[in-house]
Amino acid sequence: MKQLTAKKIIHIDMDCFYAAVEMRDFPEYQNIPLAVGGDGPRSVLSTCNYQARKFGVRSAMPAIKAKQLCPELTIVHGRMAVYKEVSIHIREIFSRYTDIIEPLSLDEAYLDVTDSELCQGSATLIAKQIRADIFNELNLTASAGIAPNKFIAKIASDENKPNGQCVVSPDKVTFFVEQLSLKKIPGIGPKTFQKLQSFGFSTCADIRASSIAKLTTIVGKFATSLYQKAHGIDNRELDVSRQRKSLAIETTLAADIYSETECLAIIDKLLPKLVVRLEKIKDRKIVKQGIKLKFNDFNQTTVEQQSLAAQQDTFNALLTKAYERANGRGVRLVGLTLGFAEPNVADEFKTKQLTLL
Ligand code: TTP
Ligand code: MG
Repeated sequence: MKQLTAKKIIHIDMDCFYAAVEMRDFPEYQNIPLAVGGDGPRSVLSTCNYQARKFGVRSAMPAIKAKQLCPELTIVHGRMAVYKEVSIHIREIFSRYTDIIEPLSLDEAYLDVTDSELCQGSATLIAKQIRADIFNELNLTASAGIAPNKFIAKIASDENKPNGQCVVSPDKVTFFVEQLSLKKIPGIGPKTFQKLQSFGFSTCADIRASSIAKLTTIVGKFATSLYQKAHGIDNRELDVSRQRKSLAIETTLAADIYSETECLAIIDKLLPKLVVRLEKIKDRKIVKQGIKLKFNDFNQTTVEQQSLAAQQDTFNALLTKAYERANGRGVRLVGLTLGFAEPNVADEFKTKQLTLL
């Protein structure tokens, strides 16, 4: 009989994501307070680096206020295309460790690694390894929370930011939630927090000492969920339906290569791996195939074409086109990509309605 064991959920979140990418790509930004956003009179910041946070600068803050708090703050415009590319790469890294992934935004995702046998089945080691992969391949840092459910994992990933991780094992859940400020619970904004405080509730321990009936009079329908969260309970599965508009597999070569033939040999190696990953993805219709090459000057190129299957001939033909752009440069990375049809939102909606019924 299969023993009932706690789930192992990892929440991964990149550190000061947009700002970190800018600091990586422009060394002159590395040791100064930096924010990403518009600098016009009415613009708000997307995010800022940790140096700027020391001055009280925060995401979603008007640029004017940020400048008042930190006059030497440098504000740069975002480069969404680059952030999206990094996002695809981190998702590819996640997919090496599990197929149960729920991306929440470009820079964060939940991973269910309960059944993963990698790293001796240790979620702590998997999280470490993922963060190391991100650092080695992208020169960016991420933080992680490891816990038996999504709620605790998400809060835990914030505990040791930046570049840290926090494990809340099942036996530590009670201790972890008891001291938790209600401010940190997703869904509790400043207004609700104030209201709860006015009734004497500041931490989860306060909620645990109360009852759903009493809480209902304060927060209405949210009471049951709040009571459960305060007990560290969250039975939500990962929502993998928003997953995957594409599948990519790529390899950074130990040494640069300088011929089309060598690149074709890499396709031979990568394609079987791509097929294995593809077999695990259900309900996704292929609409595109692509090849990505990164050259030794770190510029990269992609060539794509419409396609209904992962065909070697097509990858080879795309590679020939992509390699024409090498112009004598060495190739340091070869990647294969597949694009999937957008899931039919109307169908997904119907499924949800049926589930509700
Ligand atoms: P977050 O993960 O919330 O923030 P962060 O990665 O910048 O910093 P932290 O180290 O605390 O995780 O958001 C990820 C990116 O989303 C962020 O870099 C920029 C963007 N973003 C906005 O554009 N507006 C916002 O209000 C927030 C919160 C984020
Ligand atoms: Mg982040």
